[in-house]
Amino acid sequence: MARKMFDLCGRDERLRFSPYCWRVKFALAHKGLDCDFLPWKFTDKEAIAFSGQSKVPVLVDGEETVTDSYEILRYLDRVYPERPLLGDETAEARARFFKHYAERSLAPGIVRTILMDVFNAVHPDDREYFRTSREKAFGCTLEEMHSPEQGLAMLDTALAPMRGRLEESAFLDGDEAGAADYLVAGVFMWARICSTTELVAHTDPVHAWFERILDLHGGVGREATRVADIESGHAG
Ligand SMILES: N[C@@H](CCC(=O)N[C@@H](CS)C(=O)NCC(=O)O)C(=O)O
Repeated sequence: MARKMFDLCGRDERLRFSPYCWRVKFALAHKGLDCDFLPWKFTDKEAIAFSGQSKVPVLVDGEETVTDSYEILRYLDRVYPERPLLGDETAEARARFFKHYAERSLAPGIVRTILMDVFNAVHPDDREYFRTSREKAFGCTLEEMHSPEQGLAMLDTALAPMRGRLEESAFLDGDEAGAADYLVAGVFMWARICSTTELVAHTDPVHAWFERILDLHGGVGREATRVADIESGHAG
């Protein structure tokens, strides 16, 4: 296949939990584009050195190599304009807000809630790298950072604007999902795959939204293998 994406995997190759890779997976599915999702570990730096940087997702589309989830969404709209993700210039500028909202408002609460579950999902070869690099970034140990009670409280506060929007429409982007939804859904997929912790109550409009996201594009989100599937022996 001409199109491939390097995709973070965990201790089982079927565990694909990167929030950034999920943005691109939803975006490709939205456009109906096939892709081979190649398993990649944090320590497989050489495999993606050709991309000139050290993180996934890395999309290789024929002759083109594109990195950074947001830049990949822009690339897909440029090269495959049907079923736009981001829309016109103004819409694209607004979508950037959702990228930052997911990374700076939602991820901090989620990471405190699921960090030890993420650590449990990481490939054994990556454990030491993950611990060292994350502890350096957090300025404390993984165990100190992991604080579900605090994390859920942070997330609850951060979700207020999203609830407001989802009381108005089925998706952040309106009647149909678009880039805003996928940019945010990535962090929820990260939690769904690694952890069984319920991030929001079932009565929360965010819960209903994520259920709709999971069912999109043939259920690409719902069908993704979770740590819980592997531990219960129910992985497909
Ligand atoms: N800004 C990048 C961030 C990508 C990123 O941080 N990816 C993580 C996986 S979730 C990664 O590859 N980390 C490599 C490392 O920590 O060495 C994007 O949006 O794609």
